[in-house]
Amino acid sequence: MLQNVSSVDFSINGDSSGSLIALEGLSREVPFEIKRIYYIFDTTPRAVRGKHAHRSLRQVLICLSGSCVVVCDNGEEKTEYHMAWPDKGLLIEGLVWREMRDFSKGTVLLVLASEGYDEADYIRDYGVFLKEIKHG
Ligand code: T46
Repeated sequence: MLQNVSSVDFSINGDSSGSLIALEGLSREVPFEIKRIYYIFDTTPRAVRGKHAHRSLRQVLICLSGSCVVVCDNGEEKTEYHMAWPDKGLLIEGLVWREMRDFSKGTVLLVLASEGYDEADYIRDYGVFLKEIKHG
C-alpha cells in the first residue's frame, strides 16, 4: 500500500435473501463527513479515467459491480489496486495521482467524497503534481 492509500473492509449484513452494506461518515470505514457521492458507469473497455490528483479531497472508492484497476502514484512509486468487491473500499487521501482503467462491462464505481465538487482542488498536469509533491 502506498502512503495515503488504504484498503477498507466493510461489514456485510447478509442472510439467505441477500446482502446489505451500510456506510456512515466519520466512521472507521469512511473517516470523513460525506459531502458528495458520485458514480462512474457505462465506461468503455479502453477508457482511462482520472489522470489527476487532488490537493485536499479525501475519497473512498467502491466497485459495486464489475471490475476495474485503480493505479495510485505518489510521484516515486505506483501501486495497482484491483477493484471487484462491493465490501472493499479504497481510501485515498493527500497528494496521490490516480488513474482508473481496465473497466469490465457493467462496472459501477461508487465514490464517497469529503467535499463538494471544486475544480480548483484538481491537479490535472503531472508536472505540476510532481512539483507540489516536492515543494508542498
Ligand atoms: C476522482 C476519480 C476517482 C462534476 O460536475 N461533478 C463531480 O462531482 C465530478 C466528480 C465530476 N463532474 C464533471 C467534471 C467533468 O466534466 O464530470 C465530468 C467528468 O469528471 P472527471 O473527468 O473528473 O471524471 P474522472 O472519472 O476522470 O474522475 C473522477 C473524479 O472527478 C475524481 O475526483 O478522483 O473520479
